[in-house]
Amino acid sequence: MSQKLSLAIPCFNESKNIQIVLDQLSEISKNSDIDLEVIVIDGGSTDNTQAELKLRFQDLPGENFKLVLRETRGGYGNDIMEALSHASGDVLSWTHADLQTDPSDVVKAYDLYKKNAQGEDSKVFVKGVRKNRRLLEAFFSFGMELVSWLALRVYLTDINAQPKMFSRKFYEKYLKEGHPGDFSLDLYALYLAKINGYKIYTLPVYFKKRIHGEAKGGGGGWKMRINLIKRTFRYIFKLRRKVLA
Ligand SMILES: Nc1nc2c(ncn2[C@@H]2O[C@H](COP(=O)(O)OP(=O)(O)O)[C@@H](O)[C@H]2O)c(=O)[nH]1
Ligand SMILES: [Mg+2]
Repeated sequence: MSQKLSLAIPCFNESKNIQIVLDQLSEISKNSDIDLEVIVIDGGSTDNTQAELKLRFQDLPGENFKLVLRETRGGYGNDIMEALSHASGDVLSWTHADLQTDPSDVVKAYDLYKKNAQGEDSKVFVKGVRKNRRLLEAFFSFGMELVSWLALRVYLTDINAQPKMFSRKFYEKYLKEGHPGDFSLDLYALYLAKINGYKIYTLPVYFKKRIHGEAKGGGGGWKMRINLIKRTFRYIFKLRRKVLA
C-alpha cells in the first residue's frame, strides 16, 4: 500500500533558511519515490519572509507544497498543529526551518519509520537525537530528562531534537486535543508516545549552529536557554498535576 508523508515546517523570520529548506525538499519531492506533502506555516513573520514565501510558492507544485500564513504570532506548538490540520498524509511529521538539522533527515526518519511500522495503527514514533552537542548543552538536556523522569516517571531523551514522525492515528487519537501552544509541543508529543506504549526509534542527527536568522526558542544564548528550561519545568509540573488529578 502506498503511503503519503506530510511534513509540517514552522517558520518565523527565516527568510534565508526557508528558501534553502524548500530547495532541498523540492529536490526530494522530484527525485525520490517518497510521496511527500510539505506544509510550511509562517507564524506572522515581521521581516520579508511572508512576501518571499508567497513568491516562491507560485513555482512549487500546489498538490505537494502548501503554505499557511498567520497574521499574528500564534506560537510554535499552535502553528505546527495548525499545519498538521491541513495534512492529508498517512504519516505525519515536523521539523524546523532553521537548518540546524538537515531537512533531508526526514527521509532517513521515514525509512526508519517504514522499516518498523506495520499497518496504520503501528505504535512507532521516530525522532532525532542530536550528536556533536557541547558538553554543557548535553548536561542541561540531561537535567531536563532527569526532572521529567522524576515528575512524570517517563524517560524522555533529547526532547527538542528534530524531526518528529508518527502515524495519523497518533495525531488523531492523542496529539490533536490538549496540546501546548508553545515550544513544549515536542515534550508533549514524546510524553504521549511513551505513556501510550509507542516504541521510540531514534535517528542520529548532526546538530549545526544557526547561520541565518535568530533563535526564538532556547538556542540563542544562556538567557534564552534558562528561560526555556524554566518554561519546560513549568510545563512538566503542569502535566504532572494533570496526570495526578
Ligand atoms: N510558525 C511559527 N514558527 C515558529 C515560531 N517560533 C519559532 N518558530 C520556528 O520554529 C523553529 C524552531 O525555532 P528556533 O528559533 O530555531 O528555536 P531554538 O533553536 O530552540 O531556539 C524554527 O523553524 C522557527 O522559525 C512561531 O511562533 N510560529
Ligand atoms: Mg533552532
